[in-house]
Amino acid sequence: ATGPQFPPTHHLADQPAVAPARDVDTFVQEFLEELNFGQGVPLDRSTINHQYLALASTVRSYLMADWLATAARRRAHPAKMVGYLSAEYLLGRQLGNALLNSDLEGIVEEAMRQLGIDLAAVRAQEVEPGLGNGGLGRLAACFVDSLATMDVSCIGYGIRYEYGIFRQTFVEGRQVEVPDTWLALGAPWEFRNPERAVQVDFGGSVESYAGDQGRPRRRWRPDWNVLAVPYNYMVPGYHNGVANTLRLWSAEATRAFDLQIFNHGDYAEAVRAQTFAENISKVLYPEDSTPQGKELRLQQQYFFVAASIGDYLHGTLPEDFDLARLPEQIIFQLNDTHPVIGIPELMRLLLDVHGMEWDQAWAITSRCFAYTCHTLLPEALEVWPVSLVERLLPRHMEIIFEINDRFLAAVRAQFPGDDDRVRRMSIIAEGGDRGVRMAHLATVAAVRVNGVAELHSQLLRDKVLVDFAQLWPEKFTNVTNGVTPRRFLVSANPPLTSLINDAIGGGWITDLERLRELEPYAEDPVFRERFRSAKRANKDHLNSTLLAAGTAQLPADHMLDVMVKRLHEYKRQMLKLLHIVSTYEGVLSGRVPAEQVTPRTCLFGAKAAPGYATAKETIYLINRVASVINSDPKLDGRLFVAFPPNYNVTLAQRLIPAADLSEQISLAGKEASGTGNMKLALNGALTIGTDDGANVEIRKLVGDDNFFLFGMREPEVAELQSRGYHPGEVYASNPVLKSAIDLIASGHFGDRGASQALMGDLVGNDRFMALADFQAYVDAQAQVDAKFADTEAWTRSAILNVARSGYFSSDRSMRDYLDRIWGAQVH
Ligand code: BZD
Repeated sequence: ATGPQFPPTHHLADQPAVAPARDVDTFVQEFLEELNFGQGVPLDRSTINHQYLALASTVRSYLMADWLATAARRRAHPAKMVGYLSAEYLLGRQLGNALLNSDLEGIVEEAMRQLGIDLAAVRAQEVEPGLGNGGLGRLAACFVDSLATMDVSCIGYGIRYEYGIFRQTFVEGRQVEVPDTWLALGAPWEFRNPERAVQVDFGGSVESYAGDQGRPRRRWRPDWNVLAVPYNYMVPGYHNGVANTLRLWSAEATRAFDLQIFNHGDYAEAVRAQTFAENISKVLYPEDSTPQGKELRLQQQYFFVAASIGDYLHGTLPEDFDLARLPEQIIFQLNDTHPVIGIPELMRLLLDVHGMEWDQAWAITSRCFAYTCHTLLPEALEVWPVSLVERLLPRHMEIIFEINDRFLAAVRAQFPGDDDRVRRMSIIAEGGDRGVRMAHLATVAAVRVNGVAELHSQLLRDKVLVDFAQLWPEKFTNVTNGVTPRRFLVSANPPLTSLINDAIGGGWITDLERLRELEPYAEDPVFRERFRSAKRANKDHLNSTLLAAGTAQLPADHMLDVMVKRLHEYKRQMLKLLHIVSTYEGVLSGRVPAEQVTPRTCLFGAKAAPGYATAKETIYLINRVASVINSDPKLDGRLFVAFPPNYNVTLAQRLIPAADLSEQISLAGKEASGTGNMKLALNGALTIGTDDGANVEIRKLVGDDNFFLFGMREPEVAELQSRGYHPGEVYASNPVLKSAIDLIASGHFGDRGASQALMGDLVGNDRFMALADFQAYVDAQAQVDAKFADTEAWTRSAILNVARSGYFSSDRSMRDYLDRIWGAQVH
């Protein structure tokens, strides 16, 4: 129950960081030194991997100079800091981002050319750190990018998983997960800092003792522990000389633990203990909803949060710091409920280690955290069994009970006699299996609670957390998500970037609202032609990637219609598939002449959680449909389905710039925000979407004429739900829909048994009302086809999508967090 012990620092004169020279000759020299003396190979015997590692190390030393300078500047002028706590960071490749942000692209291109090295091949060698599942993890990566670009003092804390999100392969159409060995060929972007390791305790019991002046106090007697070893990653700002820190924790066995066992002479047992400790940061849980309640996951959460808070309190703050002033120095932003165990952890440190009384400890703790919720699905809210928390973190469980007792007393005082309300709001879910509702704990302790898009925040206030919003209306706020334009426009889409730069200059890269200046160009036929040629270049580029991966090629004249996101019933990949099958069925049955079908390639990218059977069956069906449709000559090459495996950040950067149509078709009220929707609009894809998540804001900004809206609104969904939804009736009454479902169920796409089971569930249950929105979707797709036929009109709308998407920069999101949350003075 202690913080880390630091060896005394030698007080050397604060030296300015030595900035490396920024010219090609010097760079060539530095690179060769890295290759020869870092990698131990001469150029003529080096592999691509040697070259990649040497290049990364060379570039890293440039970032390091910025990192040292940033840290020195922050020490000299201390300001309130953001501690972003996230179990996931879906970073994407580092090399391209480092080159872009540190403005080294030109130098490196020339240096590699002089050395005869294929820079594209070297870049392709990098395995992205996939330390996240999807939107939530990628959002964290965008946020730290923006904070560095805005020169906000921030440290991102997380877990250095040895295995990130699995690599998806398809074997006969079925998803097969392969371990992600992202560290295997070297990890040139990180540096391990063992001196700042933090011990993290688990288990044991709690005892009473007499404290100062005989005051009764409690203390934790843990019975095992692990060492959290930090690995630092630098987060460079864009062209500003700033580099912030991302600190990811890796679990190792503590020496004390080892020694104890070695002294017993049991070597094998000691090694086993080491493995046990290392397990904690071994693998990212691949479920992006429906938390499994696994003990190891709670261990991971406490592990990284305890290490992070310990690191900040006992490693970053000056030793004599007055903790009463903690809220002036730090705000911990909780990325969903995964780090919420940090709340009782800070209470424990203040009470048990620093000897504070409850009221003072709570006054501090309740000003140090803010909570972001990323979901509306009740099954996605984390609830940990009380018995598990008691066993793993007994002192934290006591503290949670006390927080709850005091909180419920306040609720009773405000709403006398309203026992139902008390039960609903309790942090502890009563009943057979008592559970700790992490979202309630977060809401009780946080200065602010935010949703991630307007609609989502409103539904949080009105539904999911309505009792809390009645008690503390001022706590609730919205911050609409955003994405970093550096990675998702400048890096991903060079043709469009230079087109924009030619038109309006480069100021938009850090001030994305300036894309508005493009609006008049939508009326310029020459600009429109250039815009189309940029899209074509992106499609060609994508094709070369797909070719290398052995995936089908995209015909140049096809509309590229993309649906890329995790596979989930609420996102309704099935709805899109039904439209594809109904188009095909129309041609098969002669209802629609093939020549009337708009040439389209429908592209899916999606991983399914390994234990999510329906999602995996859906992937299997999409692949079967693809193989039948792609080879059926009756379609005259007008409809293709592509499903490249292993959609990840790297593939997203290739795919999104090439897209014409963006599919955002979740059941209204289920997608908290979406961020792929923003990336696609920013790259000039038109959206076909429901009134859900950030689609609502995208449509408002780009305008109804440049967005294909369809389907039930959230209130209509709620109304249908309460009236009673009968998908079987929709099926029976819509002949086009029925024919498509029947074609699938007939086994036309193979595996009749699997097809029937999936269609049976759809017609019988359809939890996310795909059938209810089917006709509206088909009608909207007809509008898409009509517009696509008018090339100039389509291009005009695409340009306006780019020009009006400036709001969706994560720089703006960070401004909003600063204004609405991190600067907040409450209580
Ligand atoms: O967060 C997503 C939401 O579904 C999106 O609507 C939203 O845009 C993004 C960012 O706010 N949520 C997730 O990605 N959630 C997870 O990945 C996740 C991971 C582990 C456990 C639970 C959820």
